[in-house]
Amino acid sequence: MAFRNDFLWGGATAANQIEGAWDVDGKGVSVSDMCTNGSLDHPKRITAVIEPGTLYPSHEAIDFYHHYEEDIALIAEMGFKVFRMSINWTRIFPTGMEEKPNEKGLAFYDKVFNCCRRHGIEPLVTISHYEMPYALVEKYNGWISRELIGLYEKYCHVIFERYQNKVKYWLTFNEINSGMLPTGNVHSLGTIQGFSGSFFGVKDDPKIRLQALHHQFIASAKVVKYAHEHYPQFLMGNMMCCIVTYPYTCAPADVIEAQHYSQFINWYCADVQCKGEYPFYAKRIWKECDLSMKFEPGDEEILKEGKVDFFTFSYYSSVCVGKDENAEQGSGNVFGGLKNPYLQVSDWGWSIDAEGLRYALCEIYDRYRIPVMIVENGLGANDAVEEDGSIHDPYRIEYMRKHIEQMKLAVEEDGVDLMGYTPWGCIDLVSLSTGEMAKRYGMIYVNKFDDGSGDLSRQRKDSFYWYKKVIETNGEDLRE
Ligand code: BGP
Repeated sequence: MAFRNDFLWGGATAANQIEGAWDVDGKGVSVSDMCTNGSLDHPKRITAVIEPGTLYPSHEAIDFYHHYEEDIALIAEMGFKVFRMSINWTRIFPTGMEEKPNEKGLAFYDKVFNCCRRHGIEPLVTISHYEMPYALVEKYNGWISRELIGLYEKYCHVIFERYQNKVKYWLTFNEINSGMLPTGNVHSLGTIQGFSGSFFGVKDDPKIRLQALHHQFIASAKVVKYAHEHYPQFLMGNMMCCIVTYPYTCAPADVIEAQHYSQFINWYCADVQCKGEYPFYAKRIWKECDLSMKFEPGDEEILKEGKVDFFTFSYYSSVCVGKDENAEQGSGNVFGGLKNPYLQVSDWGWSIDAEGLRYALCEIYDRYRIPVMIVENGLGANDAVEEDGSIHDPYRIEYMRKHIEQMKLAVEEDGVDLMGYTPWGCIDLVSLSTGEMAKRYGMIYVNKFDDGSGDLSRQRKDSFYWYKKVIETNGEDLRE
């Protein structure tokens, strides 16, 4: 068999994209709760105050808050070994600044974890997945303030203590390298004090972003160290969006450009969290951003002491970079780059590149030599419900099959130590980049639409039955 016997098959979600119940049981307002719906043509907006009459998709999302038992039963039916989910920081500390946690928020995750355990499912918990308290944006302009380090630590100490017997796998920050891009200002860094406007139009200053990111690195390292000291049974992971970068041509200038881009977008963050220090080319990056990075005494030691135990990443797409000014731009709104003539794209313009996953796995394992896990991957697509209620999604099955085939090659032929696979949005959920429901990733369909309508009922798609068989056979049977 290609995959380990204890391979962690499962699926991935995030609190802000599934839970809803945005103001229930003492929950505070998160940065995602300030984001409106949108589409590929009409970018979602972030508003500095809640606008009456505007649709904010996280407010109800798919109402996992009240459907978690049904949803966990469904993923258990698929045979999930692991369920990647996140804790909504604002359920535990509504503004991030309270002295005492909100007991009702803590109790909710007790119920969710107990339910997972009853079904023999291991939770994999992202501590911060694009849902920081909005009060911290208003008061501190997000992670540019070092105050957030202590507030994040306080939050982590509470959830570690509370769930120590229920959760073993933790990820400190979702896609921490999103802070390398202007869109990272919104959900990840919260450096948008007072800003209202398009998700893609945020006021951007790379100096602020990279300094704020340094504070996230320190926070991550501190809680990893704390976990190692107090809860030796925990396994602490990083999480980054792996953007496989190809040179557009074999012209040496394109090759160097691709190398630089990959250093910038991928390895800068991964090195800090896995090697415990900034890479040698960080100084070049700071110079390019005109940044004089502020370190406080002790920061370097903290980074060294807080290296993660395993490497996790999302993988959706690859990009091409190069100097040819006439080359066609890729249409994917978050990944950018030049159009790769060898690849098809999804309905949302994201290039589909299964072989890029094998490439990513080998690159990552070669660099860091710690167990690796793919914690997001998948195809966002329009699904149609037939009259008899069935949902045929062969495109999703094909996408997943091709990616799993490449995972197999990376394990069997190349020797990568791959721990598991949790495809994104195993149940339909709100899209991050566009704020819509129409971009569906799930193997479970949710009757919920972009105008907020829908009875929230759940249905199994064809991919549900296919993935169940994949899990049953530990990835051996990939036939449709
Ligand atoms: C990742 C995020 C997820 C998720 C996914 C798919 O970047 O970690 O939160 O949403 O991308 O992106 P989208 O929802 O924009 O299709």
